[in-house]
Amino acid sequence: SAGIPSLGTGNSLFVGQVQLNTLKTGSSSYLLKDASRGNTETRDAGGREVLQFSQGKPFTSTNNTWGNSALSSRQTAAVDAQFGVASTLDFYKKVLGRNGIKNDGVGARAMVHFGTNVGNAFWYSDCGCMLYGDGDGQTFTKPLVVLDVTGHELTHGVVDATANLQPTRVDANDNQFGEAGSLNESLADIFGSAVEFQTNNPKNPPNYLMGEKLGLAQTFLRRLDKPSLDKLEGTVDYWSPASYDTEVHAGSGVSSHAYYLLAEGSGQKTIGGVNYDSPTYDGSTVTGIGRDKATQIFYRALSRYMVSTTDFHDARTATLKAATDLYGANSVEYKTVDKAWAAVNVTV
Ligand code: ASN
Ligand code: ZN
Repeated sequence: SAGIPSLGTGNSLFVGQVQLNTLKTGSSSYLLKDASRGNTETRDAGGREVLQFSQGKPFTSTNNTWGNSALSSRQTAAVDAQFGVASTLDFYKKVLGRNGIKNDGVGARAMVHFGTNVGNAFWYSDCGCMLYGDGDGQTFTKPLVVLDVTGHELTHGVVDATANLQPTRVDANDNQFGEAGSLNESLADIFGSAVEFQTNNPKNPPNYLMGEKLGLAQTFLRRLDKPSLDKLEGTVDYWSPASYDTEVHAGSGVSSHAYYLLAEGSGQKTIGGVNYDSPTYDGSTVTGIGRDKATQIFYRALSRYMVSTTDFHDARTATLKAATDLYGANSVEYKTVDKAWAAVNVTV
């Protein structure tokens, strides 16, 4: 829809005051839509489980100021969502050279206030939308509009558009199982964390924890350095024969842990005030090659070498190919990829 690109001010729940690209649609009317990012737009699902973007209500403003940093304004969560989607698209473009979820320059859409008592967020590919619940009032007491969750969910869109990793089994409750599905969840956490590091918002300091701003009793939802510290979903540290049929969030720990070891190495480390102590299955010491290189390797593996059935063993091969392309087969980067997988019990 038409409008003049404008710069608005958002008062978010989680990231303080942020600038938002908006559209001026009348003498005193603005729309929460970002033409500079492929018409990225956030709408209000109105507490209903609407699954079409056309069923969402656009957010408008008379003064181009959005939200009030509290839940008394329905716009507040929309500010976080719009900021998070913009930050994720910027990460993919600047760091990985990917222009949008489908690499077609089209923006992403989000709907906040999805359903009632929904303690989850989803990428819904039929809609091309992020759907954010406001929390279930039990485990999740806040809207799930945080940056790493946004990066996670939009990465599911990127995975759909690339390797399209699929679960090997879905049960009657829609729980998904298997290594390719676990790899999908893991990549969503890996790039979700990388979005946080790239964005580096002072109110949302980056780390290898997922969902740490949601006020969970466990303090984080999942984490990459030592995934088994998660007791909510029972995320695992290492490959085992059970990996072939783990629930995908639990199974995600295998490759998330490999990525962390590749980036940061094993053992104790404090990064940005968070203490990590990453173990290895084989007792080896891994020296990390840095987050930037690890991220490039995993993205190249995802976008060039993984397919819908890629399991952890294949993921090891895919990341080794990517490391060969980027750094050479005799490089320390290649050797560290090999060590990192061995350290989570994924060997030749
Ligand atoms: N938050 C969950 C996830 O992205 C919801 C889902 O899509 N099953 O894994
Ligand atoms: Zn996921």
